[in-house]
Amino acid sequence: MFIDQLEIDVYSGAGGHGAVSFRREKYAPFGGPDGGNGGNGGSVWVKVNPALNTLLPLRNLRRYRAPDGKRGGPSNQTGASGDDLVLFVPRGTLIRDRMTQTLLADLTGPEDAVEIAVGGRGGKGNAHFTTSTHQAPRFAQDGQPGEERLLALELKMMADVGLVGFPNAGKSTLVRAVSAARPKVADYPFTTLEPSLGVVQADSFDGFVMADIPGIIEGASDGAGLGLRFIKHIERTGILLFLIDPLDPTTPVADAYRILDGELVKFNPRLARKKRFVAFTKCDLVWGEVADAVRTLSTELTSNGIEVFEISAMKKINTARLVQRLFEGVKAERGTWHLPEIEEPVPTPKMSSDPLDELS
Ligand SMILES: Nc1nc2c(ncn2[C@@H]2O[C@H](COP(=O)(O)OP(=O)(O)OP(=O)(O)O)[C@@H](O)[C@H]2O)c(=O)[nH]1
Ligand SMILES: [Mg+2]
Repeated sequence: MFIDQLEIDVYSGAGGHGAVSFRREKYAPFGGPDGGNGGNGGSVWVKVNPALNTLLPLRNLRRYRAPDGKRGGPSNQTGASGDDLVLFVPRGTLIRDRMTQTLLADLTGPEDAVEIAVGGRGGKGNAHFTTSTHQAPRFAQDGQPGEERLLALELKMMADVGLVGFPNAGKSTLVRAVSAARPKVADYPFTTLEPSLGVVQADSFDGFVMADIPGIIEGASDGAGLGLRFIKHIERTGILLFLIDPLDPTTPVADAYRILDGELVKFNPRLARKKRFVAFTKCDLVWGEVADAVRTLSTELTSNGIEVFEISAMKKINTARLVQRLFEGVKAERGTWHLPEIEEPVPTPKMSSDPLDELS
């Protein structure tokens, strides 16, 4: 199942308290202070796992808690620290504070990670506070409490190429033809109900990621069909590939591009700036008047600087050339696309300094 929105609460562990203790040995009845420090509480990290493309694994629990640090012991024993808790998310996960809606992190890179709740520091034991004028301190420091964060996670997938098309246009068939991904293909609209990614091998060393998203229909920006719930997943793709089925009985080919583009731009005007390619699909079936209509629209698009292809994903006609041109487009865009067009992430606040530290 595909999950792209999730609310979770995370808690870092509290620091263990410092110990108050004095050395008691057979021949040293008035031994000095030897209370050890408490261990640090575990932090909660959110980290990208590039193999994921859904937030589903985090849905099992609502609350995630890192363990507390243990208290310090006698003989200068430091308490054990709580282990950090790491939550894995897909690339393109945005993390917001649910209360303030502040953006805390935008994990776009394949190895991005953020310490979202910092573990409380362990308190110092009394041994730490011994000075020449204060040789037997009878106090120790408490561990700092852990942090609580109420989070809203949102996934906006990070693909290089986003497919845009009406239902049944042949989007999933293309993904199957050029990648190892196996989205379902069927001869009815809305076969694809959730986005998926396919990795396209463009040469022996490199490739790009293509996002198959559910079909868009006219009025989607007003909620028709599946609405625009999934369009956000192409907001962060490098380039767009419009797929137009010239034989689509619901939309004349002459209007297809204009309608699709209109819905995207109504959703987010910035999408108008994305580089786009257009592929007419199912060319193994197209001839006669329809082929003429394709040619007319092609000429118009080409004169607007949009590169046009006629493909058959089923018969693999022109798909290799399409992949090569998309790859070149992706490479040209890569320098810029991953810069998120959103607010700056706010760094996680640092822990306040502890007044007792001044004593040391
Ligand atoms: N003849 C022919 N049929 C094709 C071609 N590409 C796709 N089809 C057929 O068109 C139908 C729809 O294909 P899909 O790939 O499921 O279309 P889609 O755009 O993913 O559809 P939704 O997921 O419903 O939006 C299927 O019956 C495919 O077999 C092609 O190149 N030639
Ligand atoms: Mg599909």
